[in-house]
Amino acid sequence: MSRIRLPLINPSQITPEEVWASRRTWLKQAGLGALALGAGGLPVSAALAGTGPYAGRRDPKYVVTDKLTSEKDVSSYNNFYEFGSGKQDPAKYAGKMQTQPWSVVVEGEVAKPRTFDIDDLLKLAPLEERVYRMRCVEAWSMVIPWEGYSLSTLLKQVEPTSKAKYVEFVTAVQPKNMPGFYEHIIDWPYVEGLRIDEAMHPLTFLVFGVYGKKLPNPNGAPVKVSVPWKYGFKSGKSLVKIRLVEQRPLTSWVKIAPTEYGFFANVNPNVPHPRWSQATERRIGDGFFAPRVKTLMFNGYGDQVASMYSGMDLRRNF
Ligand SMILES: Nc1nc2c(c(=O)[nH]1)N[C@H]1C(S)=C(S)[C@@H](COP(=O)(O)O)O[C@H]1N2
Ligand SMILES: [Mo]
Repeated sequence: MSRIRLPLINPSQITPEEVWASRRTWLKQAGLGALALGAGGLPVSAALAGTGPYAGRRDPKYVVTDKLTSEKDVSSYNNFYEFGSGKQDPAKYAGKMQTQPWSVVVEGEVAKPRTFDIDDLLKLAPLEERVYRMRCVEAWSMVIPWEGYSLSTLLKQVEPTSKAKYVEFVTAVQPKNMPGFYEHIIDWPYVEGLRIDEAMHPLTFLVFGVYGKKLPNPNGAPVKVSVPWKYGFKSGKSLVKIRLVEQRPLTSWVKIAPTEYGFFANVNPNVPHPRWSQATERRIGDGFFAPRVKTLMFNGYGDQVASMYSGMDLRRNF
């Protein structure tokens, strides 16, 4: 009889309590799964990238096998313009962002609008770990183990009406804590959006952690969205409001440069940005002289998402 090895966690290190509770639930499920496999079941820890309090169970369907970007690079090479336009600015300055208390308003074309505080959100479903490719429109990329659950889990709670055609994501503004606020690169708040079918797609992930731990501020603590088949700018950080709306929202990058950044922003190696190619990408951490990686259509998620765009001209709807 093989022993199931449990990750070594000191419960006193764990906050909030709900994360621990949801983790216990899935450890039980994982244990049952291993028993069903018989004596040869994989140790539970093999299913995890990290053993921190936010580490969720993996479903191979949502785990790419590319080499992971290091934990250090994930949280020290970032775009988060609220803290400045330099890649190191978020790591330098985002520590000042206040992430507690935190609540997210979910409103608009819904039967049951509601304000969720961060603990409500963490209690909604057990966290899962997904390893996603993240492709910035600037032609660099990372491979990141996020911890969260599908955005659809949250949206179903508020019961979208038939008028809900789009979802708008509004992110935090804390002028005193955000040195980039005064740089006016963006007409704050940073706003992004998805069509309702994209928002309800199981791949669209509400993220609370990375590498088994609480999301670091430079990555958009305490909660962000991750839409892996789209350029990174679609994935809003530090969400404060999610609005279900009838009309397509005017999103920040479309407002800044509509000829360069489209609403859909699906990763597409065949449609260059007007100022550079999108055919290849630089994997952060590979070193500057490493060969570039070929960019995949829909960032490699075409099997799961291409049908949402059938019949659409992806050159026009970039
Ligand atoms: N609020 C907010 N969200 C944001 C951004 C931003 O500047 N502000 N930058 C976007 C861009 S351009 C990218 S590439 C990703 C980067 O996410 P990461 O730093 O977690 O890898 O966040 C996106 N979300
Ligand atoms: Mo980006």
